[in-house]
Amino acid sequence: MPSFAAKEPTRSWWKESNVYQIYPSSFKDTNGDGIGDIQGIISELDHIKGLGADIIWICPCYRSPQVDMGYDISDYRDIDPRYGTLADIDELIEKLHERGMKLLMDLVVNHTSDQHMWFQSALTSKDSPYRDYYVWKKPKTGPNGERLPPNNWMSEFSGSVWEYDAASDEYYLHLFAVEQPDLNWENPKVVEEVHSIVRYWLDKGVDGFRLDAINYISKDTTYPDVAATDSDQLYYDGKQFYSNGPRMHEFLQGIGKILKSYNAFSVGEMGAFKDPKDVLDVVAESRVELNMVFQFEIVDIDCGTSGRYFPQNWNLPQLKQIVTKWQTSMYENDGWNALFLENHDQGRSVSRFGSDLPEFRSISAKMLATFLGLQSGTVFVYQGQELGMANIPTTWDISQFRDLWVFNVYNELVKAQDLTTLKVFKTELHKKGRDNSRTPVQWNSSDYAGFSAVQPWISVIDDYTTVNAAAQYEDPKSVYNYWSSVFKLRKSHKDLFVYGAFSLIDPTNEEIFAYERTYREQRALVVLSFSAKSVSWSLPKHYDIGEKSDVLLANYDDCSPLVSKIEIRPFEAIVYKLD
Ligand code: ISL
Ligand code: CA
Repeated sequence: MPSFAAKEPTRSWWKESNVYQIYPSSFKDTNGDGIGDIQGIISELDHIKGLGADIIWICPCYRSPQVDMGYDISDYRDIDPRYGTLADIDELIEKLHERGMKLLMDLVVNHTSDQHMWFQSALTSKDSPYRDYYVWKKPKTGPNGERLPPNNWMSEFSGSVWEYDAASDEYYLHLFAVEQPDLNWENPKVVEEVHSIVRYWLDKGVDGFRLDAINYISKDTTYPDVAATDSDQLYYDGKQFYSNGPRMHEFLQGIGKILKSYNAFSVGEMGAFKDPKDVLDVVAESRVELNMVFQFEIVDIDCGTSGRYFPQNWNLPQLKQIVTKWQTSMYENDGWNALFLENHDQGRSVSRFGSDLPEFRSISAKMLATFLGLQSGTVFVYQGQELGMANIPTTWDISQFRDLWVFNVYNELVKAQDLTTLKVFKTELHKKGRDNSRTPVQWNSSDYAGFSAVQPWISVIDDYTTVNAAAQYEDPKSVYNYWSSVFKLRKSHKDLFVYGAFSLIDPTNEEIFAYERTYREQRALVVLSFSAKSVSWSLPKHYDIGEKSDVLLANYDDCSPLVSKIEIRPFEAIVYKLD
């Protein structure tokens, strides 16, 4: 029998909301500079509202030199001129609130830009009041007297996490790009600054935050080396020493208290978390830290052990195991899931988990919408996902990519003349490179997909002539309209789909992913095919075949009733109501 949770989750507005993520550079350009802007967001609020999303999360639009697309902030209290002004944000907040919608800003406080006034001042002298806002360490000396970085940690974007400053003969820490120095949270002044930034935006009327790389804010302050395993390798992944560090909960509770006093929404990015217990320590209601966390187990499923630019085979039972682990552990322990298959750091889900072949693209995008959208948690849809936008075509040349991470790795491999790895890199880049999701949103079939009047900062994908929002509004069977049905179902069956329990059916089946949602006497069965072939599926025995079952949603026009053996078509999705 499916498991009925003894206690029901407490109810909250943020559990009942659907979130739409916006990458501002690629959403919509209104002033003809080829870069999306805040007025562009304002002009498309009906697109988002029409979809059924209640909240938008905007990736960083603060003042920034844009080395890492705004994740390098030089002024936390201002908007970058490429996106608009503070007045535009005020207008956006007002127009959202008029529609009963909310705004999340991206809080990037693990690091700043090297152009931030704090860091610029820190560079001038060891006596600067801002020197201790960052992490500085003396060089190490190698066996031949050479100067070495303080430890062997590897930066997320390749190379060492340490950058040498000749003027002071010290290194500073940067877990990400050289231009993104890490803030020193051990300094109480930094904590105060962050609190004041949080209050500044909440006082402006912002409704909450997505917290960037927030599991990295507390480091092992002894900065130990990672045990070396390969004499050729200089740097190693040091997450064991900087993810979920000793003071992380204390720091999160400091922010959590403020967020709670504003009844604000919070989702923390904690990519390295794999143990539900670690996530529960952040999201369980009693902790007053964050509402929910993005963990990366699903989006890492096809990433190799050496990182995303390496391949990894996976199968459906593995995916089921991951989904079930998070679904049940959060539900049963007062936690909550942040559900996503895409964001600005990931490949497009239809290309990775469905099929972007013309014959399967729309049907598999709808299957994935059903898969994700009816799980327990808060659903996040990333711009373009609601249209079934696909990855960058393999015909693109490397010069058309824009992500600094791509060029760091590419240049390194070219320099090392490592042609074998370079070939692997190119293949995987087309599956998982961050630029795949950063191409302009395809609004209509006019030039540049209606995104801009001029050539955008990153090329539009050619299929915009057929895959675009305008065409999808007209088509009742479009991916956009299907997503909207999924969101409607969450709202019309809130008890079941928001607050119901999850249980997996048929764990070992390699093609069919089936799960039940149950709430008291209400039950629904979600049947999904991840296969491009037809499959006949024998229902697990406990189903009382013949019982009356309505179909709540399906991605084909007609569908089979719930009989003991169902013929399931490629990427079919059917939601049966069982009670
Ligand atoms: O990508 C990861 C693992 O492969 C993560 O662990 C990574 O730390 C995480 O994705 C961090 O990303 C965030 O911070 C970065 C920025 O470039 C990304 O766009 C942002 O989402 C630095 O601010
Ligand atoms: Ca613009």
